[in-house]
Amino acid sequence: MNTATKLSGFALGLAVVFGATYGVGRVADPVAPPAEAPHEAGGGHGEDGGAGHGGDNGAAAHLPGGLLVSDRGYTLRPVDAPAGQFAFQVTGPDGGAVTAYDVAHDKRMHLIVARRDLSGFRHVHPEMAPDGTWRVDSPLAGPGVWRAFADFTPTGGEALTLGVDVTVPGALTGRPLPAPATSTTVDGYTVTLAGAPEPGRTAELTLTVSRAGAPVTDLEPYLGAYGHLVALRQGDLAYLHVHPHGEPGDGRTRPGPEVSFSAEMPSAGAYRLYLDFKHGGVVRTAEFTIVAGSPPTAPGAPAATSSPTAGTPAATSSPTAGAGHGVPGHGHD
Ligand SMILES: [Cu+2]
Repeated sequence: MNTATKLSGFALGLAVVFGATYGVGRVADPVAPPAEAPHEAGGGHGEDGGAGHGGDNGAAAHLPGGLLVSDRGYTLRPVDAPAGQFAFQVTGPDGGAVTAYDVAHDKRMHLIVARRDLSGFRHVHPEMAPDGTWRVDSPLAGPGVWRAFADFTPTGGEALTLGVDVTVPGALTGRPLPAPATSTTVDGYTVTLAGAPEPGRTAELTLTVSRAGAPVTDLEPYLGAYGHLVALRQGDLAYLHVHPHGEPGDGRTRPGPEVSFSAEMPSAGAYRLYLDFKHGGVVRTAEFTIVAGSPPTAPGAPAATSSPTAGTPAATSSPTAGAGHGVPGHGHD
C-alpha cells in the first residue's frame, strides 16, 4: 500500500515540474494511476468518506500544490499564537504533530503567504518547538484573507505543500491584479522577464537583474540557489515553486544577471510570479503578472469575436498531447 501512496505523492511533486526532475517524471508517470485503492476498508466506506478514496488520491496526484489543507495523511493546522506571531502544526498519519522533517533548500519548513488577491507575498522560515509547533513573526501584513502554504518534506515521506486560509480581520481593500508586464522594479533593482509560458508545457523563464542600468553579476546564494520562483494561479492560488537551472558553486552557473527556470503552468490563465533573490545581504522579491496561453475572457464580457487569432494552436496535432493535465478523476488507461 505504501508503494501506491508514494507513487501518488511522487506524481504530485511532478505536477509542479522542476527542470531537471521533469525527465524523471516522464519515466515514472505511466506507472502512476493506481487501479485499486490501497485503502484497507475498515467498516466499509462511509458515505462522507471522500478523502480516503483511492479515486480521490488519484485526482490529488494531478493537482498542483497548495490547494489542499490535508493530503496523504498530513494536515496543516494553524494554532493559537500571541499577537504578532503566526503558529501552526502539521499533523501526520498517526494524528500527532510531525516533528521530523528533512532539510530542503537549507530549511526544514518554508512558509509562504499571500493574500487571496495575490498581494502581500512573503516567504519566511519558522522555528519549530520540540512539540512540533512552528512559530514565526507573523508575515500576515494587514487585513484580508490570506493563503498560508507550508512547503516541507516529512522524514520518510514525500515533499508536500499544504495550504490553509487565514483571515486577518479589518477593513479590506481589494487590490486588482497588476497588469501583465515583462519588467518590474523592487528597491532600486530592475528585473525583466523573458519567456512565454504555455499551459501544460514546460517553458523557459529567464529573469535578468540589473541595478541603475548595470547588470547584477554578483547575486548571492539564497537557500542554495540564485533565485527562487513561486507562482500562484489567480482564482485558486495553486502553488508552484520552481528552482533555477544550476546551483551556486557548480562551476557553470553564473551569479547573475540571468537566472533561468523551467516552469510549467498547469492551465491557461493569469499567474503572479514572485522571484526571491539576494544581493548585498538582502533578500528582495520581484513580482510579475503573467498569462499562460490565451488571455482569459473577462467575466461578463461578450463572447469573443469571431476570429480567435492569438494563441490558437495549430489544429493538426491531437488534443491528447497534454496527457493527463486537468483531467478530473481517473482519465487515462
Ligand atoms: Cu523557504
